[in-house]
Amino acid sequence: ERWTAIDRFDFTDITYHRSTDTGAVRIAFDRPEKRNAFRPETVDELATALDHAKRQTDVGCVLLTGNGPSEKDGGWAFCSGGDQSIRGESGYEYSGSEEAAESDGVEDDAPENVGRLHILEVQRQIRHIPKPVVAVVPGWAVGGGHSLHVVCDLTLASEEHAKFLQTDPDVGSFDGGFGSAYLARQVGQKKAREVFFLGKTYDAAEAADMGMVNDVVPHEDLEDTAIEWAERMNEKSPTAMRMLKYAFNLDSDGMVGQQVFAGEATRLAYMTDEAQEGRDAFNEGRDPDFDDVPWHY
Ligand code: 2NE
Repeated sequence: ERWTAIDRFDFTDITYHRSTDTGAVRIAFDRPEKRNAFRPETVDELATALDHAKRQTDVGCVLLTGNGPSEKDGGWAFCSGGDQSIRGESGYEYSGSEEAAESDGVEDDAPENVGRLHILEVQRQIRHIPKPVVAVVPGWAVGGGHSLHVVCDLTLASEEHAKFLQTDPDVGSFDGGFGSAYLARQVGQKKAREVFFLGKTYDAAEAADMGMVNDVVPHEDLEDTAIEWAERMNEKSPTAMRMLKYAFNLDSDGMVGQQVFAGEATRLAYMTDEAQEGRDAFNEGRDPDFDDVPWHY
């Protein structure tokens, strides 16, 4: 078996696996009868799995995908965005009870079922997790699901079943962040505007030609290829990969991008004798001695 279930969480809307032979995890939407649309519970679970994946120091790659096919009609999906059937007045609502509304782990005094849009927080998690995230697209990537593939570091698509579509303006929604502006950096302004304004459906080959998909493979080879990519990336220097991801992010992340990149520079500096002399001098109540440290140029 290629995957081992990580069963410490009680997930209902996603599945979460660890590769048996390489440092990769597989997070999959598991609502195939709804084309893997997400509801707030799904988003909470994604956030938990991504946070766990971030903390695994022997995991160098996250594969984000969608389970399928649908038992109802055989359709495949990566993710069809927000579940429109539980969309309330101000966002996506937890199904039913106050208890469900607390499933994000936040206990507060006003457990009202307010509409959530916290898939945007998950986008930022994907953006900032210090390892590559690959969107493995077995079928539809639509609306907020399309935006998720855009924000991933790489996209691998099924030749037969992957389809890319932006329906945001059909349902009165708009991802004005990574889903559109970052897409424009990938495919250019005219194409990105076409994706949203005309709402055409693109197959995997067209999406690759546009520059928003890295590779297209036969459906039956999708997971093997994803694992191969993960193996390739896992062989590389973790520090170099992390710095590169944050370097690529920097010019579209503004001050936050600078802060994230600078944090990693600080981590590297902490590992030097120079920084450790500063720490030791403070702890020993003496002046630091940086005399032997060259002013590099
Ligand atoms: C995904 C798509 C294109 C698939 O079409 P097709 O023809 O292959 O399947 P069908 O029959 O439309 O869908 C199969 C079942 O899945 C449900 C459908 O209602 C249907 O259910 P049954 O009739 O079998 O009971 N389904 C599919 N997508 C769903 C969804 N998003 N919510 C609830 N149920 C869904 C086609 O289904 C489609 O266009 N879906 C809607 C895509 C969409 O508009 N998504 C929301 C965009 S806004 C967003 O995601 C968002 C954001 O942009 C920013 C923040 C937060 C969210």
